[in-house]
Amino acid sequence: MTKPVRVAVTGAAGQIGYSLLYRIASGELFGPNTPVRLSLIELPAAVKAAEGTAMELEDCAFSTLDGIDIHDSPEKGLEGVNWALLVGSKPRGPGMERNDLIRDNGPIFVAQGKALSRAASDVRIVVVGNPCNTNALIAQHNCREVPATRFSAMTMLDENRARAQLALKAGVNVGAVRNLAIWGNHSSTMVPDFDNATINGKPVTQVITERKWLETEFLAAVQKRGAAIIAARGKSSAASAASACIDHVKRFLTKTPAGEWFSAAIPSDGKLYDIPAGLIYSFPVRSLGDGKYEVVRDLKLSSFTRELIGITTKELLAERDVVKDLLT
Ligand code: NAX
Repeated sequence: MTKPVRVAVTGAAGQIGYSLLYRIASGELFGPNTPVRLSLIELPAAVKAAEGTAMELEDCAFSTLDGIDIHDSPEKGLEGVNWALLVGSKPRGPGMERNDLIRDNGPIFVAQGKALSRAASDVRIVVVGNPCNTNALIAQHNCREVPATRFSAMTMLDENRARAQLALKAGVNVGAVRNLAIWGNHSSTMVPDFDNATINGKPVTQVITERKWLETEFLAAVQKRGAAIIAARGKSSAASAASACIDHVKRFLTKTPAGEWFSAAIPSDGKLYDIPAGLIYSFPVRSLGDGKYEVVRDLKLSSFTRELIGITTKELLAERDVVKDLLT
C-alpha cells in the first residue's frame, strides 16, 4: 500500500478551497494510485462550513481519498503534512489600501510559518492567499526549519491567463502557447514576458506581429484580469485559481521537458537577473522532478520588459519594508 500524501489546505471553506479540494481528493493531482489524506484548516467560525465540504468530499466516494481531518488552528492542521497549500487569508475590504491588506494578513502567515516546523520533513509550501509573494516571505522567515527553496507563491494563474489571451488573439489552441513566464509580484505590476514565449514553437512576436497590442492591450488584459472577473461575476476568481494551484503543484512534481519553463514565485538568490536576494519573486522555473528546481538562466529581456521588471521589483521591496518587523 502506498503511504498517503498528506495535504493541508487553509481557507478550506472558501471559494478556492471548494474547487481545489475535489481535484486533490479525486486523484487528479497525485495520480490514481496515491491515496491522499486531507487536512482542512479554517477559522473557528468557518469550521462548520468546512465540515459541509468534508461531507461532500466523502459523498464523492473517491477511492484515492484516505481521510479528512478538520482543524481550526495551523499547529494541529499542519502537523505531519507533505504539502501545505496556504489559500486562506483576509480579503481586501472596501477602501482598504494594499499596504493595509499586507499588514492585516501578515500575522496569519507568521503563525502558519511557525506551525510549519511541525510539518513532515519533506514539506513543500504553496501560498495562494494574497498578497501571496509577501505572505510567502513572512511564512518562510518564520520557519527556519524548512529550507527556503520549499516555499513558493502562485503566479500560475497569471501565466494561464496570459497564455489564454495570446491563444485567443492568434486563433490557436491554448496548448500551442508555451514558455510564458510571469516576472515579479502577483499584483497588477506582474510582467508577462511575451518576448520569450512561443506559439507552435515560433516566437510570439513572429505570430502576433502587432507589438503595440502586446505592449498595451495584452499587458493590461493580463494585469487587470482579476478585477475584470470581479466586475463580471461579483466574486473573485475561484475555479481558475484552484486549477492554477493544481497546475503549480503538478509542474513542480514533474520534470520539466527540455527547453520549457513555467512561472512560480520562489526565493531569489540575488544572483540572477539583478533581482534582490530573498524576495519571493516570480521567475521562469524548471522542475528537475526530484523536488528540486532551477531558474532558467540567460533569457534575453527586451528593454520594455526590463523596465516593467524594475517596477514590480520596487513594489516587492516596498512590501517587504511594510512587514519588516514580521521577518525574523
Ligand atoms: P474566500 O474569502 O472565499 O475564502 C477564504 C477562506 O479563508 C475563508 O473561508 C476564511 O474563513 C479562511 N481564512 C481566513 N483566514 C484564515 C486563517 N488564518 N486560517 C485558515 N483559514 C482562514 O476567498 P477565496 O476566493 O477562496 O480566495 C482565497 C485567497 O486567494 C484570497 O486571499 C485571494 O485574494 C487569493 N487569490 C489568489 C490568487 C493568486 O493567483 N495567487 C488568485 C485568486 C485569489 O484572488
